[in-house]
Amino acid sequence: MLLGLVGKPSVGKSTFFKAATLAEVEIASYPFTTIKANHGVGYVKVDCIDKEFNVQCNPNHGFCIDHNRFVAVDLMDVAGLVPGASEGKGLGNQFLDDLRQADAFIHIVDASGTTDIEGKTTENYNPCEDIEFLEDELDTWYFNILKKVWKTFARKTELEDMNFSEAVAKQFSGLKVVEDDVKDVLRKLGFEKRASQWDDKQIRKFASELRKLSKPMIIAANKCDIGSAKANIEKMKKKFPDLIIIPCSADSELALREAAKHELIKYIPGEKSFGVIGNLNEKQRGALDKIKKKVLEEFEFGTGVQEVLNRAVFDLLKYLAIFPAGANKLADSKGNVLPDCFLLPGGSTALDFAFFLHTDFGKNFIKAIDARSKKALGKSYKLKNRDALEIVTR
Ligand SMILES: Nc1nc2c(ncn2[C@@H]2O[C@H](COP(=O)(O)OP(=O)(O)OP(=O)(O)O)[C@@H](O)[C@H]2O)c(=O)[nH]1
Ligand SMILES: [Mg+2]
Repeated sequence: MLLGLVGKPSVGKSTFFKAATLAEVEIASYPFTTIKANHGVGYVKVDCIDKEFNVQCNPNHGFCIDHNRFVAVDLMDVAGLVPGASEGKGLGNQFLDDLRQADAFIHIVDASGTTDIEGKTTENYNPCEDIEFLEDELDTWYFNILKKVWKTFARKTELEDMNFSEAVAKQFSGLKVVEDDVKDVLRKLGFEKRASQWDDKQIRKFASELRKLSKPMIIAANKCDIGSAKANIEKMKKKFPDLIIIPCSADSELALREAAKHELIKYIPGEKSFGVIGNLNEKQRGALDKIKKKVLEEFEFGTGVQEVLNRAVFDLLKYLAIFPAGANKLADSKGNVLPDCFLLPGGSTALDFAFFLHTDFGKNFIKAIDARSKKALGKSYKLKNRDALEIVTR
């Protein structure tokens, strides 16, 4: 699972990335601070099942605080995109290539309206424009990739009488295009002509629809700590009712996580409060007070960073958190309780889970057992979020 952080320069992509991963990356108020992509690990927050079993888990990966399990997801922070990036403007489109493998995009927008289209400081900029230009830029990127090979590719599928959706998915698998997406798009567009006869307008339409499905996007309305953000967020929500738009203050989240790391406060990412546990100097106290009043108490999801990650994985991509768990024993051979929590695509079955754990488990599958109810489940059982399952094999 890879989430790509995208947006124009200076909106706070690297700040979001650093808050989520605590990796050392460069952050600055001038455009194009980030040149080379940053890769790191962030976490989604899952209500841990250990408390239902009255145990304390010992995660192999990630961590658990007060029964909040944090499960790893890969994050990528790239250079800022400007209008015309797909044609080589700004840092060009070379880094767009970095984003091919992303499963979804988090579009970081400066909701305060204090950065212009090129990432320079300004006032009263309308952030709705960023959503429009970025979508357009991504469409052009997809279009250029498709267009390059389209005529040859389409003619070949026709000559060799190939299954068209399958061939498209295979050709563009590097963009994470899957066959079902292609089928959906073809059905929606209903083009009458054969693919080799499509004009540029049709190829672009096809590219755009495919982009929306293979790179779904959530909006992090960042810099919500600045007064002007609130009205702009309402404006964005009104103009783009189909998008998930989460108010966010990456800067505040970063301050909270660093303070927690230095044991000055106890803060669980995603919560709307923190507790002071260390000796704060006046400056630190002032900064944390401001975050409390201007962000945590003001917005539904606190700083919003955790909410953005969770919504991207569980709402946008519809993944499920699944715990491998023995029906009679919650610990592994080393004595670690509920050591794993895996993210599986929505619609996965008990058999998919078995194959995910190990090919042999899949091949020799007899049944799954629900660790809560101890009921046996067949291979076609559809997994539910936070299921705890044992796989019984031959
Ligand atoms: N007030 C406020 N400022 C923020 C927030 N997040 C980031 N910033 C500031 O915005 C500026 C740009 O932040 P970066 O994280 O470097 O932005 P970027 O999008 O990675 O920029 P490029 O790498 O140049 O594309 C810095 O001065 C940050 O401190 C926030 O939530 N609130
Ligand atoms: Mg950056």
